Amino acid sequence: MQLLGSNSSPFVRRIRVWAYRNAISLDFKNLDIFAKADREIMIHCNPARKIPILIDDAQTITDSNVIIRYLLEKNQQPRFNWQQENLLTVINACNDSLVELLLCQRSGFNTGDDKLFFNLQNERITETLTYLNTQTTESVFKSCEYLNISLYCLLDWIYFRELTDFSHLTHLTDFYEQFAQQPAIQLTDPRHQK
Ligand SMILES: N[C@@H](CCC(=O)N[C@@H](CS)C(=O)NCC(=O)O)C(=O)O
Repeated sequence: MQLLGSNSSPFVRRIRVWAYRNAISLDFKNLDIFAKADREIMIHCNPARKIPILIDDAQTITDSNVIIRYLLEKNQQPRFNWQQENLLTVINACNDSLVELLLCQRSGFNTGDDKLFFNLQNERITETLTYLNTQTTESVFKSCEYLNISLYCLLDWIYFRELTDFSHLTHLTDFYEQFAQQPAIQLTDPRHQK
């Protein structure tokens, strides 16, 4: 199986970490999705023009949520329960808003301006992180490996890109420190990739 993505994407990293921890071999191709040649590869595989993309023989699967479902099923692992799906939705919402704001910043906007779009994203980021802070100690969260991985990848990406300060959310900072030591985390750290 081949995984198309980038070293820095938190959505791609989730899949890489999960695969590593479950001894599933993925041939990872790092793309620069804003450079012409690599962008062509991404567009060819995904009309939605986003990564990650999984290619398994003739089957192409796009979107991290669908990719993990595909991999769980292929490896005879149970699906997430509905509470876990909801938690994943919250992690995704936070991650998506941060991606949108980063793209706005790179487009020259001041995302701290009092504008509806920025206010909605900033509010969502604050509130989802606050909510997740209350959930990391709950068994429904702790018992789901992929949720742990996805939250860690989000938090580490926030640090890496210096996106927001969550140091007051001590369950999140404790969780981050505990999870950081794992080999799969070190191997996929965007700071250490070529
Ligand atoms: N819902 C998607 C989100 C993936 C996503 O936003 N990927 C980013 C990279 S972190 C991307 O490809 N962005 C390209 C763009 O927004 O143009 C998933 O879970 O895979």
